[in-house]
Amino acid sequence: MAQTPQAKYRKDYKAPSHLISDIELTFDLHDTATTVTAVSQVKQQGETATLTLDGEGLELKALQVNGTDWQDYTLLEAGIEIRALPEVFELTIITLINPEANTALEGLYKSGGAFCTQCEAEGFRRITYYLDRPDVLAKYTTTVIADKAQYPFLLSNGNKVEQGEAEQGRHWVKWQDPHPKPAYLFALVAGDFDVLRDKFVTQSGRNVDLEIFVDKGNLDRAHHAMASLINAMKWDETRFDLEYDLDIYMVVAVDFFNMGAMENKGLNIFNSKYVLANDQTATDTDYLGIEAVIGHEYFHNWTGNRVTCRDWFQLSLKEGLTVFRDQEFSSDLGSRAVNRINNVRIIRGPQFAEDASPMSHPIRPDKVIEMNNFYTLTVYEKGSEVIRMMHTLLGEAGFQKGMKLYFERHDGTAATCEDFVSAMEDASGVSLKQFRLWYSQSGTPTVKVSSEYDANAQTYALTIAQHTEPTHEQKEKQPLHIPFDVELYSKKGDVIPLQCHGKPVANVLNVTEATQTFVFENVVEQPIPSLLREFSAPVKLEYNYSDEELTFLMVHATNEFARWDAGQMLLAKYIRANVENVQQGKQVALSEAVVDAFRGVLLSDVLEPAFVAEMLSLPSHNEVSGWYKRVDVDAIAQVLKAIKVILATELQDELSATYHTLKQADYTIEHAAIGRRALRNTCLAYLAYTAQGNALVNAQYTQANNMTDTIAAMSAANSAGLACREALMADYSDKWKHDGLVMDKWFALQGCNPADNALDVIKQTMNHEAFSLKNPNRTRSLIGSFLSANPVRFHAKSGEGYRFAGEILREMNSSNPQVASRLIDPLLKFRLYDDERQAMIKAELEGLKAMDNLARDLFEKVNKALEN
Ligand code: B3K
Ligand code: ZN
Repeated sequence: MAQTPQAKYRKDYKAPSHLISDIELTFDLHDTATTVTAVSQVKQQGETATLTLDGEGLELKALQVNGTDWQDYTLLEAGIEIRALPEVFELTIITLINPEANTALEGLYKSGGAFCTQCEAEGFRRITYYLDRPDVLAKYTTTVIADKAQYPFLLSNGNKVEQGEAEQGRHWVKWQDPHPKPAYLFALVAGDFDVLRDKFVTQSGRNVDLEIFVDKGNLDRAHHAMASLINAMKWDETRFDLEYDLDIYMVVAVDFFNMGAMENKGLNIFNSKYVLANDQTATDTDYLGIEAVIGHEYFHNWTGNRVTCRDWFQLSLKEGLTVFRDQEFSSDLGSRAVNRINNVRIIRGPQFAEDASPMSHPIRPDKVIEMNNFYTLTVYEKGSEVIRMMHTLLGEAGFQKGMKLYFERHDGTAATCEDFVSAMEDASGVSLKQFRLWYSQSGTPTVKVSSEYDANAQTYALTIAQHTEPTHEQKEKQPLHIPFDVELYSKKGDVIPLQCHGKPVANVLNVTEATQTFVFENVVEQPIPSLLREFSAPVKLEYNYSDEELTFLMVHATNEFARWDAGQMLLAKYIRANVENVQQGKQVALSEAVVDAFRGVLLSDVLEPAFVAEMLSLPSHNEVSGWYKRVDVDAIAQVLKAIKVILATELQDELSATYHTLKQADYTIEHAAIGRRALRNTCLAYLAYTAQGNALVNAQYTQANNMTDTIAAMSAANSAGLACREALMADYSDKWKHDGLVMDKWFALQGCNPADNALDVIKQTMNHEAFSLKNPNRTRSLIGSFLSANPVRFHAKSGEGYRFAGEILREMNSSNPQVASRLIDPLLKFRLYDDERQAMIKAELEGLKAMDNLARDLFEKVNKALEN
């Protein structure tokens, strides 16, 4: 490493020394030598006549001030310092860059045959020297010049204003974006595409051209993305009264992309995974993912682009809020309960694990070395939970009033999380003073509840105690303001109205102290409490429920989420107890009552199939691991498998009957149809563990007329290690080997194959014609799933999984540090495992630490993990 990477602190924020009102960019595109000319109108803000611009990997060709060559500058390690400047001036900078050599996929790079950009968080500085920070907002005019035959489409932000022919078969297009924006929202694309076109008329009557650009031949896979975009535009008008503000909205799908998608103003660039789908290539999960991500990026146009972030520490201002909006979008269009369940699974699984890891941070971090490391589940998903809690406290009407005020105050500017909370508070009159702590305190609070019924006084007391354990980077914790949603039931299942001090009270209790008791009056019998309904706060709940209470809630809770959660708590009790059993050499066992409770769910004729599928799904190995300070990988895997086998055996008839009844002749992506497939395939996943499993799975694979059923069959064969697995895998690969995106599902199955020889097969699979470590999707599918979703094989006692991870990480460190930095997460948690495993993982981390070209991304994580 050239220099030890330095951390930045939130408390050190300073306003920029200069502002840039306009920038005119000209790109002369060539694969290995692209010339970028940037002409900026700059104005000094503070005292200094020195301007320090960010820049990385650039070759400076010219520097002029007001049209004259300027000598008074110094090139820095990561930028340029220009001195003795006038107060107002035009700055011209010409740089040379090499897009083809850019394997980090940040800045300007080639994806397949096309040029594209990724500038968030700090990629623009790899294009030109600039004030690459989100609080410098400029109007962009961009001219793109390239070979006409190879790159017929030349795109950038805003509206196309001019175009023309150039010498040697080249052509150019000029774009103008009327909305001032930070550099991270800049985008450019040049390539040859098929285009799906549609139109949208906004509520105020603006005509918007919608264009989705996909690789040639993929037009039939773009329709769902277009439908989702139109739904998102309508939904944002209806629910948030927000309308689109340009005449054109473009989405480009590219194959090489570090994350899901990017909300560049008017020109979203998407990982093709979140655009391309038809019934033969995509699963229902893919379809829902496309809807969510298309929505998410569109919603950023207001929450992110119109109001952006003052500095990167405020990232959750746009991300938490936009995730909340996309979750609401999916819930309004589909099943609210199923969406909530899936979001809660992410919080309780990987987000809680992040809180407990060396990378723990508040949703608004205080210290950052590499910003790309903070696009995390905490900032995004917990950030969304924090917004959701405000929504719960203010109600929909109060929340929408807050949104209106937020836009009134901050439209067209760069704002802070504090600005958002103030707007919510001022608009609603609800105090969020203590609530603000959710922004600065990291970690997962544990909420312990105990109850006491007084038959004589007819009172029922709930004592709620909250405690947050110290996290890696923050030792002191304070009590938070926790909205805690409860309901009480009589033995018959009737709702007992909540009343305190003689007055009715709402379901959402305001827990603000370390310990607090709520006494409910007029409770004529010992009630059964439903606690933390809707997961009203991102906390771990502890309450000593009996099996009977939980099976009661599975049936009687008025809210679907609460019923599901009761089922999960019941399973959790048995998983914990059985892990102990296994550790003591005893058998895994389930009580008959538990089996019957799940039988009841399966036989219910009132529950939606999609919901039943969720009820029947066990927590993941990762989620269960999060319950322990010391994780017994093998015992957990053994218990989860044994419980599946028990349920499959005991419920075989009901599973079989449901499986056969739910068969559908045609494939549609209506939510009800998705739900029926989900339940049918959940049944199949269980039946795979019975004697009929192999035949059933094989038959489903052969007869499937859509990708959802195909993958469900393969996945069942994979998890249960069925005899047909190899044949199905071979058949699929023959059919799809030319299509990397479709092969990703196959790579992921190889990655999480529980078989003993999985790692050898993975190593061979790296030679598959569709595989390449250069492509982040392929890498995540095969390698990422091995590291994060194949606990038994990854943590093999021999240490081979760890050594393999080390090799890959060392390679990816130089080619694509961002992807490497995502892959490494499971290794950071080495302290959770036994001494031998710890030592082996630690050795890999030490090896990385010793590398002399260790990227900032890995530097930050490796060092944190190895700190004591
Ligand atoms: N804002 C982008 C993420 C950028 C990640 C940079 N490493 C996508 C999104 O959240 O919508
Ligand atoms: Zn986002």
